[in-house]
Amino acid sequence: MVLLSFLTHLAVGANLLAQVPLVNSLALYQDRATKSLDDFIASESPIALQGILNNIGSAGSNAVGVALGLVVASPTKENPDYFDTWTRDSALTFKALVDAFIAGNTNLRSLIENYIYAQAQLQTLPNLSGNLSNGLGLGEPKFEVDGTAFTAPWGRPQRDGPALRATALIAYSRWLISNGDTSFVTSVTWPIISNDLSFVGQYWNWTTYDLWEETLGSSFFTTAVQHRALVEGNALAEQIGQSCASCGQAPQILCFLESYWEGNHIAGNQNEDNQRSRKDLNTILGIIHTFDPSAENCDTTTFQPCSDIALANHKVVSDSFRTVFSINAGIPEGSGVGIGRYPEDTYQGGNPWYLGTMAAAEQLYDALYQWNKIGSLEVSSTSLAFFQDFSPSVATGVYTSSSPTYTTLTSAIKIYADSYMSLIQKYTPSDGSFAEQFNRNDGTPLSASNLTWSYASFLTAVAARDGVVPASWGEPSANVVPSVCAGYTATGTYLAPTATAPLSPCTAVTSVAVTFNVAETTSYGQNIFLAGNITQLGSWNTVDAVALSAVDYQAEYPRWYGTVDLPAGTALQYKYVDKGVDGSFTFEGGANREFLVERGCAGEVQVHDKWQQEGMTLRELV
Ligand SMILES: *[C@@H]1O[C@H](CO)[C@@H](O)[C@H](O)[C@H]1NC(C)=O
Ligand SMILES: *[C@@H]1O[C@H](CO)[C@@H](O)[C@H](O)[C@H]1NC(C)=O
Ligand SMILES: *[C@@H]1O[C@H](CO)[C@@H](O)[C@H](O)[C@H]1NC(C)=O
Ligand SMILES: *[C@@H]1O[C@H](CO)[C@@H](O)[C@H](O)[C@H]1NC(C)=O
Ligand SMILES: CC(=O)N[C@H]1CO[C@H](CO)[C@@H](O)[C@@H]1O
Repeated sequence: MVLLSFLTHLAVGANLLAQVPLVNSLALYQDRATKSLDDFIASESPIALQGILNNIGSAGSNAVGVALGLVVASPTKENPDYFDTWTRDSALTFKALVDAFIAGNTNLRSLIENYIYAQAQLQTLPNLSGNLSNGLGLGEPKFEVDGTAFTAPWGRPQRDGPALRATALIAYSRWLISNGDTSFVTSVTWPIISNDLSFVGQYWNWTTYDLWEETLGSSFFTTAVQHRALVEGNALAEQIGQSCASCGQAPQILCFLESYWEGNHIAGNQNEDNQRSRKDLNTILGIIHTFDPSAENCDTTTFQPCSDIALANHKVVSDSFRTVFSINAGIPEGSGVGIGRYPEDTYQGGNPWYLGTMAAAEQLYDALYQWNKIGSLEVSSTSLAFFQDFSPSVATGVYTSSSPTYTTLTSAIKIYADSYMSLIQKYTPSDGSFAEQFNRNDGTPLSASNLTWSYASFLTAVAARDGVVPASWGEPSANVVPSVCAGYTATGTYLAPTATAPLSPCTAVTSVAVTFNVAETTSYGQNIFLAGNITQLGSWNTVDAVALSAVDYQAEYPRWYGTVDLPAGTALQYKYVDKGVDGSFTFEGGANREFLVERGCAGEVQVHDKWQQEGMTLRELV
């Protein structure tokens, strides 16, 4: 009877009391709308990294049934179905993780090695693009999450994946070599890289589907990342005493790359058959993924982020979205806007993309890094319009870092770059999750949710903002364009990598250690308990509620927490309860919280809550 009256009491209370929104994220201590960009970035960074880890098999919480080392593009399974593993998205994600590993996050190592073993397996898998014997199978864009071939019609082949995978594996290999583990490189990573380099050298001059999987032709992004891969692949081969015959194609790929410049912007695609403007985010993505911090000048040949053609292109591409999206209306040129894939896009409504908007910021952060390193900035007739957005009267010329013009322009461009990130802050929901797109009219998240590539883009944009740059890929020795372009290609050699580990689906756990964290400022003598409708939480009986610990309590995070082992699949209601100095229990306000212990492979899960105000004193229950 006591229990029943208590439940009634709660239900009535829930109706009467104003509902406090439930904020399940680390970012709950400040109102997002009023937080500074720095604070947003600080709170979002662990969420973005976790967002990636959640999507990687076999332990990721959003990757149930995904083979070890494979990463899903998104957990969304319908409209759109992205629960597959793409070679491109995976490689871009793991390049970001390798860079984070090199920067000090040593926990990522086994994940990276699982990815490498999984890629060795995928290389050998016959598929609808072909198989490994002549390399054609490496152009297959995506696979099923259990590591089998995808057998439905698709925009295939896509020739950027092998180049990007080589780049990710080369970054890790170079770290291994400088840390004394050349044998892992020789036996495990090089055989995979070598196949990918062979593919690039043999097929770079064949048509491909672009990174948006829609346009058959030649794509700036693909050509740019192919050039980079062969240059750094050649250097790695030399370092470990191997040869890379295909890498000799690099100058010809560079020669072809030059032809994408159309006079005032870069053509996103050529040799294509659609009627689009060719203004395309793929150009900015190509630029940031071939940025070389060691480039000695703002080289135009490799479209370095600070080159005049890259800046002119940045303006043309970003301005092309100012009028097509109503959320961009009224934002002046020189201030960040939501960036989509290309202005004519209609896919899933054709909206701004999180990763596009962050890429626009990242190119500018990279350019700022380069100007600072060079010690000057040049305004040319090609880049004049870009710079005039920040100083209408600026004239062409070279401005050294001690000049007022340099200071004015670089300060304004930093603010410009940040304004793109501030839009991300504005259009990110309070749980910090990134979808693929945000609505062109009201900014609400759209299309696939928890998009791995969106999270990876956040990590790379923030690293660039912090001046934490990736290793050089060798641009200074690879920026001379042959006088005559030729489409010659090199026949590659392909061998099945031998050092592989099995691709096994994850093992589902039966019990999950759920850690409940609640932020609540308490004073001495007060204690926080966890009560709920299941026996493990005392069946709403405060006498059997779970006492939480305050050992990690801090003023800035007044954390009370406790871990409860619960069977996978358990649905529960719960609330936090404050036990006062006088022994009385006060339930937090609002509706009962609900939680589902998901069936999956993760044996642990963290729940982050904030005390809901307006509690009810239930002295009668004690
Ligand atoms: C690989 O593809 C080639 C060319 O299509 C074909 O002749 C060969 O039988 C295939 N090999 C395997 C192992 O599937
Ligand atoms: C092949 O290369 C030549 C020379 O650069 C170029 O003109 C042609 O467009 C390229 N075709 C493809 C499909 O890459
Ligand atoms: C994104 O992933 C988180 C963590 O697994 C999950 O709580 C959230 O519901 C997901 N968001 C969407 C919109 O699916
Ligand atoms: C606890 O609450 C959940 C969610 O409302 C419900 O599905 C579940 O059956 C309840 N469990 C018990 C033991 O009452
Ligand atoms: C050329 C080749 O090996 N094609 C294979 C690609 O994968 C599909 C599906 O697994 C096979 O049916 C093809 O034979």
